[in-house]
Amino acid sequence: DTYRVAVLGATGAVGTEMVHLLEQRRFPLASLKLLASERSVGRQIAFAGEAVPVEPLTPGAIKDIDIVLGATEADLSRQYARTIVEAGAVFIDNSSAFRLDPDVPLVVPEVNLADLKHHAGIVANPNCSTILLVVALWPLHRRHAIRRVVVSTYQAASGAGAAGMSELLRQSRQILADEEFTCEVFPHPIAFNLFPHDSAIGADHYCAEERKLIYETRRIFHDDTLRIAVTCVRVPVLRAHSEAVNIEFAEPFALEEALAALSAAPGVHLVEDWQRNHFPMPIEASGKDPVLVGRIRQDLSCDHALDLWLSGDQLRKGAALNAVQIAEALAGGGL
Ligand code: 2RA
Repeated sequence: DTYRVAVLGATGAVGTEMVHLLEQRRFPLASLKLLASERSVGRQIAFAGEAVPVEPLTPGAIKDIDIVLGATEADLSRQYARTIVEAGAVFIDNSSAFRLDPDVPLVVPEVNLADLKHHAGIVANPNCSTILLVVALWPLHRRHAIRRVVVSTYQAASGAGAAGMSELLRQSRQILADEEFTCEVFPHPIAFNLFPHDSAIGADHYCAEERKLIYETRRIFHDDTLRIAVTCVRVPVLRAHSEAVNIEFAEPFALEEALAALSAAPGVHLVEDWQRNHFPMPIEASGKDPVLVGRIRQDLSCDHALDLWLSGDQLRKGAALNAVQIAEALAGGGL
């Protein structure tokens, strides 16, 4: 079978990656429709040797489609979700709009693919830092229940889209050229600097990005008792997030068993070269599918806890690849 696919937000950083992956992974396409805001209309995107025009995103454009991959902000996803479902398409949404909606499965194929069968027309793609974390945690949690996780994220500029990436590059050049620089996308300088994630801070003093990681991970693991402490940080890296993770289990977890579990885990690539002090780095994770995991070690301060470090491409597995993998699973199961 082949499928009529539309990409909403096809010209953004995530949308562009989705189109690239549909081609690279030879998704069984009957047709491809690229939809974006008025300002992108007229552009063409190369796909399989063709130049596919970008069309305006309007309610009328959502017809004769089987799968919609959403790469827009939450308000636009909420605005178009009903139109998409009523047009008979399945909406795989990368925005935060429906991630905590109990009627919408929140899916990372390597972890909770079975949840996909409960969809009623909408499937939510988790937040990037959540996806990268759960791909690494799940193979461990399956062996010895996780009780508590402490995470510090090192989030790339791509989390703020193509504009975030170009701000990092522009500011870097300006600083190196000893020029005045401006902050247009981020509230603080991102070049040669880092800052606690700039999403809205709640009454609990956690920011939205941190709450996403807590509540999405609990949903994906079906475990509301999972205790998570997290600090999200924006760092001067282009497109791959990293995370320092401390994991406390219900019982001791032998290092050899953890290494064996992770080296066999889907979506994980171990980078664990102690001799050469070579461990996951964003520059090596960028453009690749797997989450790089390394520096796995016993926590010396607690007798049933491990530490690890990971890096993963925020635009790829952190967003577009996960969504395309969901589409592949739906296509494989006949939607
Ligand atoms: C960020 N995950 O990195 C958020 C939104 N993409 O800022």
